[in-house]
Amino acid sequence: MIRKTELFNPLVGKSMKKLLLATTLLLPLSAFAQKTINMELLGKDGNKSIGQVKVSKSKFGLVFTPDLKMLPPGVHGFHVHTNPSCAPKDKKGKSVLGLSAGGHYDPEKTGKHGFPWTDSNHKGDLPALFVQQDGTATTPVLAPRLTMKDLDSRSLMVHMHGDNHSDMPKKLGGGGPRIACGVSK
Ligand SMILES: [Cu+2]
Ligand SMILES: [Zn+2]
Repeated sequence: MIRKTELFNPLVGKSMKKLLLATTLLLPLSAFAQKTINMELLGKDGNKSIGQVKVSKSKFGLVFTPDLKMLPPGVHGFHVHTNPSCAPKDKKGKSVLGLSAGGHYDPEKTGKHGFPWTDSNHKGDLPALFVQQDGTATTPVLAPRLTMKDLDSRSLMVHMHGDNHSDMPKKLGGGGPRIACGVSK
């Protein structure tokens, strides 16, 4: 405890200033304990806001809690992609939705798609996103290998199809087209 009189003591004043400065510096750090990613449905005629995914820290890894709507019901591939962009990009002369996001986040350059809890595959591989019959998604998923730092300047992607967490029989879990995306700042 700091006694009131100490605040007016010029000798203690300096350390108080240091303490205040340290507290101020720590504040922005605690802001990173949670982050909100605004998600958009990707469309040829422009993107449409469909809600957010909140990311929070837990003792077991990062928790992604969706609050989304207007998605097709069922199970969808869900990943952290490398680039902080959800824009379309040309591939073989055709515009592909969400392609600017790049591939699955893979800092260790494994080149392999797999489970969220195994090594030697993309670090951005998340458990699939579950969308209810009414098009909403609220079921959280856990990513045990990811830290908040991994989400600096990335994107979060939802695919048309599910995810079998393997490159067989289809590449990248078979998620196919990119249908929704959000930039993680
Ligand atoms: Cu993906
Ligand atoms: Zn992957």
